[in-house]
Amino acid sequence: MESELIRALPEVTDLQPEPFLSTYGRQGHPVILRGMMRDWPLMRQLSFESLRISHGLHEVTAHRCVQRDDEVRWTLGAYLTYAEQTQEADPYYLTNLACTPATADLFGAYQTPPHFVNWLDAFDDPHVPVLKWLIIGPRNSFSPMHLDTMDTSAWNGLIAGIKRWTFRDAAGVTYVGEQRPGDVVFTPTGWWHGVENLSPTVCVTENFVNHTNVDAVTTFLTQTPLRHLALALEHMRSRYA
Ligand SMILES: O=C(O)CCC(=O)C(=O)O
Repeated sequence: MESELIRALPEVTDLQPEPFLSTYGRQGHPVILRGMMRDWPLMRQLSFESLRISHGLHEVTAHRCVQRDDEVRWTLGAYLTYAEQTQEADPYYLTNLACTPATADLFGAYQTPPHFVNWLDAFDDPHVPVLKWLIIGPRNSFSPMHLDTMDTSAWNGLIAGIKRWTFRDAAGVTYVGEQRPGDVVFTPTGWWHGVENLSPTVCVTENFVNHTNVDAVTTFLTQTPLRHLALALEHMRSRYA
């Protein structure tokens, strides 16, 4: 039987944007940026308690992780209480709260770290997808192994709880690591990854395009109805990359 190679996900502290870009960013390797958002106001604004107090009446839809067609539509307050308490093996997971004008107040002082500059922010066009989400889940909720949308890269900042990440590279090497509150995980373009919530979690995540992955994203987009976006990104590459 083939033995599986498992390594610890690399982790760094206090890595500034330039050194990040010239290492993990350009090489396209996943990494945990320990404590990167520890002091952000978001850590307080998006805690279970603050969300319940400030946005408890907002309506949300959550789906089970395995039996995905089983959905509930609850208030955020009711969902937060459920997420903190349930021990179900296949719990409801809230993964679809995108940052739109209608939900912007939920995102508090959300900001994109300078490590992950997002060229999509330059477009004021309703056809350009919004790729910023708030994700909330109980213990046992999970995202199965997947590749990210449109071949983008992503960052994921954890507000509360513990997530276990698994990445797999093209050679079949597996990387695993635990993300704790204040940590940011970088997922580069083209890396299969899955996430398991070891306790109730709240995180923010954003998929992005910039000079580190614009080739992959435009190649992907030219085969979709978003061809016009590929052309616009090509133009940005000629100016900024
Ligand atoms: O936190 C999660 O469950 C999912 C994060 C992730 O992999 C994604 O958004 O692509």
